Amino acid sequence: MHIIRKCEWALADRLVTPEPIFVNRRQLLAGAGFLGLGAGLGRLRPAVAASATGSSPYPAPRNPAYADAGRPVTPEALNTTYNNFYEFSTNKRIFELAEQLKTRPWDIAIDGAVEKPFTIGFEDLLAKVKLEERVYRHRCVEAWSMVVPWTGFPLKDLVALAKPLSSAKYVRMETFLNPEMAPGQQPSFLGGSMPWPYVEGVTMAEAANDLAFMVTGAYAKPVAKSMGAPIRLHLPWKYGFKSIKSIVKVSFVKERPVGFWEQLQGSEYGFWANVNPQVPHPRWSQATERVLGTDERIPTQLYNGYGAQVASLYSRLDGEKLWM
Ligand SMILES: Nc1nc2c(c(=O)[nH]1)N[C@H]1C(S)=C(S)[C@@H](COP(=O)(O)O)O[C@H]1N2
Ligand SMILES: [Mo]
Repeated sequence: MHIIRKCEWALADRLVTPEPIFVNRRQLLAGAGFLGLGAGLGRLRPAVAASATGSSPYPAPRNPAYADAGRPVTPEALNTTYNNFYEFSTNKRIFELAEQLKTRPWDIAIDGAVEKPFTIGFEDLLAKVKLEERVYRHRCVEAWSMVVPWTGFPLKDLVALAKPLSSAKYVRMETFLNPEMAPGQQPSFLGGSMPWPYVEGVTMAEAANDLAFMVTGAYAKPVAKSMGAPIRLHLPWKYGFKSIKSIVKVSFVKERPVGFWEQLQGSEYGFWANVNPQVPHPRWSQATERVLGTDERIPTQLYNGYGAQVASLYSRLDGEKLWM
């Protein structure tokens, strides 16, 4: 694991940032009335609050092992309005469009190599798990990062509920598919060029790692639609695109799943996608990252700083492209 020296964190912002990121950030700052003064933000809040039910499980107790991410939490108003959610649009300002996401009712299908496939409603699933809060760092492959107080439960608890057979080698997850609700999901016969629905996957060993977290909340309330309501994954040691949003299907499979980004651009995005500052993206450096909120540029850490918990997962995978 990388130990970060103080002076490196203070490095001036002179290292490479892909141009689109600069442009997007400038648009955000100019357009949003920085940190929540814009009209759109006012409209977002009631919707988030309204999605809480009668007996709210929020706030959930904070897991002391993940109480501190070593950096300040990203302001909520920024986090819910600067998103990657291509189902709605390829730009970062999808939070108003994402309000069209209908999260009730919400069923999740569990299938593939399991004792008995089943479908469970989101509320019923919530009743079967123990929620906790964890503060995690998130590193997008585009070289920006954030810190989020998630609420959720370990992915391994979902695996236990699913009762997979020993033939299961991977967990494959899928996002909803509904082009009427999500205008970015144009089918190819209408000119769309993306392989919907969004798919991601992990090995059974990765799914069993304590860090792998199913997210149902953030900032001590149900997770915002823009951030992947009602249920998403977060894998803090991998690039952000692995952390699939708004999940409707969890399949236990024998073959390695091909993710949305791998299908779209296999030369740039692969299955493992573990964070590594020394392995550049084909089009930009991954050495540093821009902190959402402050725009400070800091060094990126191997496995996003979570190597102590996950490096052993990869110790015997020499031939694999672990970093993309
Ligand atoms: N279904 C779906 N999941 C997704 C994405 C997406 O476009 N669609 N974007 C990914 C990427 S690239 C990142 S960085 C994170 C962003 O999560 P956030 O918007 O909550 O910050 O979600 C990931 N999960
Ligand atoms: Mo990302």
